[in-house]
Amino acid sequence: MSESRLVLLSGFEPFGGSDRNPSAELASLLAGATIGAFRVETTTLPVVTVEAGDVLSSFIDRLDPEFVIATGEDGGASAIRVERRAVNRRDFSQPDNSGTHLRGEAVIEGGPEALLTTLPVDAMIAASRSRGVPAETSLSAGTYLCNEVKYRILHRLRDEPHRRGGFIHVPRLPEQSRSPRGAVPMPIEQTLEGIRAMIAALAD
Ligand code: PCA
Repeated sequence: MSESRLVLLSGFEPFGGSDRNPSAELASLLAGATIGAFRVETTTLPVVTVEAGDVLSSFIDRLDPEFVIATGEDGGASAIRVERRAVNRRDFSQPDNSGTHLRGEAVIEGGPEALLTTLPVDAMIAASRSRGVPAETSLSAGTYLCNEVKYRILHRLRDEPHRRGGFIHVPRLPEQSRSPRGAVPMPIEQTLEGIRAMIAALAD
């Protein structure tokens, strides 16, 4: 039997006063899933500076995945957003879940200003859209925990070219508080379908 290829997908715990986070729900729905040639292992990260990246990195050590996809909630998104880059900057608009509020700091002192995803962004977006699930690319994962974790993964993966990785933002759930700037929330079933299509597209 041929061995399945491994995708490690992370979500984030709720933050900012919400009691849900669609990315954590995705992680629990996809735990142990088989999607085409891929087996999916998942974890949910704390919204805590440094710790989030450390937890994900220890999972990479343990599982040795071929793909690392971190996901998080973007209240301003109306589509699944495959992020193209991460910046070496912590500029939090609100404290993290441990109360730490950082502004104007580097994620990794001396690291490059920005790092680019190694995921096949266009193929992933096309795959989601082909299932009728809105998807788009984005050039900014913000300067909060999602950007931090994305930067940490991409910084690590520079020395591990056999592994590819990146970050996906997903819209809020209709059950959460209203999204800002008129953003349209997305039911978890739809988000799940889009992400499953994106994972299947990694095979090409
Ligand atoms: N979204 C936040 C952090 C955790 C999450 O799900 C962000 O966009 O940075």
